[in-house]
Amino acid sequence: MPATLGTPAPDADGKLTEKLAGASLANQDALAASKNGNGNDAAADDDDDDDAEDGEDGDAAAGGDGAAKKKKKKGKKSGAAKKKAKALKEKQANGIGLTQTSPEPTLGLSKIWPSGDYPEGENCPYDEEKFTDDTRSRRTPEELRERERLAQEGEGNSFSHIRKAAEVHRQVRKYARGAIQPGMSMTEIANLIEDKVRLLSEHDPENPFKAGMGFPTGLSLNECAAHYTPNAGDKRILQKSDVLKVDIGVQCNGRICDSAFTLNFEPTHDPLLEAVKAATAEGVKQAGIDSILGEIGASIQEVMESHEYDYNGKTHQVKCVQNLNGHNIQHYSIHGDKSVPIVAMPNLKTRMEEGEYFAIETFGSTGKGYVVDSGDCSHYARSKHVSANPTLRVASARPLLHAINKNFGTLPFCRRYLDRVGEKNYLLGLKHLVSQGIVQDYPPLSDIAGVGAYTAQFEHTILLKPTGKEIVSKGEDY
Ligand code: HZT
Ligand code: MN
Ligand code: MN
Repeated sequence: MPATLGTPAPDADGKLTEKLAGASLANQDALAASKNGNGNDAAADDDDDDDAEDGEDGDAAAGGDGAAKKKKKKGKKSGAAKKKAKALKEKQANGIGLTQTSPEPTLGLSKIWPSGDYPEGENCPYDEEKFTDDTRSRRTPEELRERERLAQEGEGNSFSHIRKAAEVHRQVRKYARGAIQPGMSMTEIANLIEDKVRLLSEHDPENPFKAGMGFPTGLSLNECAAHYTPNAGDKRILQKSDVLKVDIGVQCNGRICDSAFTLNFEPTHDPLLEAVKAATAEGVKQAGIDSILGEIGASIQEVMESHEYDYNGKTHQVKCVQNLNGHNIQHYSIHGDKSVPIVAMPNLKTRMEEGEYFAIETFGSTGKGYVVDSGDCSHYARSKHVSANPTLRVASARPLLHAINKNFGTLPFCRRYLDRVGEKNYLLGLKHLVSQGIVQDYPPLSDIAGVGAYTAQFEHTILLKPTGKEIVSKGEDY
């Protein structure tokens, strides 16, 4: 958070809202229903949305027809991968408190994990070949254990916060995948996701930094790869032919889970989605302590481009969107100082480091593989270092900046979020804050090939713990 401006200091104790108290009744109904064989059988439920482990504490392609084919085999899981997925599912489904309602989740997660020990993501050993000599020399088992403890010292540093955010993400995306259908408006889709994030994360408007949305829900369509979410009055309706990127951010105590997937409703697009899913998996695999960022980009590009799709009777390679990338994530700050390219960058020798959080995201395109700003802006974030009381010539900018500091700090927000906290007629003031560099605008990013091009995205948040890499947002789905 900002050094100069109101850093949120959420207090540790979330109180139960009336809504949540009501939700526990819903849970009883659900439990009763499960006894009648009506779904939500706590033990047998195939959700990953159940409960826990224990924890630490402290703190197609392109719309053409024709059989889509690609060089790489289709996404059928190997025996080993199946076993791994099953183990993860079991790990993520062992609850101590109540059981989440289904198919619509209604319980705040602290009701399910009262101990605060939220389920871990997928843990992976590091590729020790990648370690520098210095790193290798510091990795005795005792030192690792000590550093894992030290890493979580101080409230805000406990891994429980990112794990709660990730579990909210898994439950909300499972619900969203079932609920989102062509014919719905983009506003309905945004609200169904965001209402669930706030409910499950136990967002308190009086204490907004404790938990809630980590950034505006990205709902970018087709040639648009990122940073579209509806503004008030948006009438756009989801079409069956659309390729929708659902990019959801959940924050708990400033730890942000940034994870995205792509939805299509026509199988023509399947090969594009498979390419991007595999490319992101490769990025996640190559990430680790001392991994070189430019080399990760090269590995991602190789996998992306090994996938093909058919269009107009011709075979094409899926392209990486060369000017989009992954990033590190800091406390209350969606992007830190490192970018993770998705194309080869031989001169980028910067390494990942122990303790860092990264969003590993890749974007594939059937267009040019290059995005530019396009359309009305919805996403904004206050800059990290701005003076507490800047001189502002536009009168409305001052109370607006106050509202931003109070509700979002440095977390990205969108116009709909300003509307819901009661701001009115803020556009001139907002534009002034942007012109002064106090607020950064993030306009929608679309492939320059324009209409007719499709883009897809998959994204995970990972944590480079001393003892291993945790893919915190890993689920049964991706
Ligand atoms: C900016 C504004 C937001 C960060 C990546 C991203 C969605 O493209 C360095 C590398 C939310 C996120 C971001 F409201 N961006 N991940 N998920 N968007 S980014 C970026 O601006 S900065 C990538
Ligand atoms: Mn994202
Ligand atoms: Mn991201």
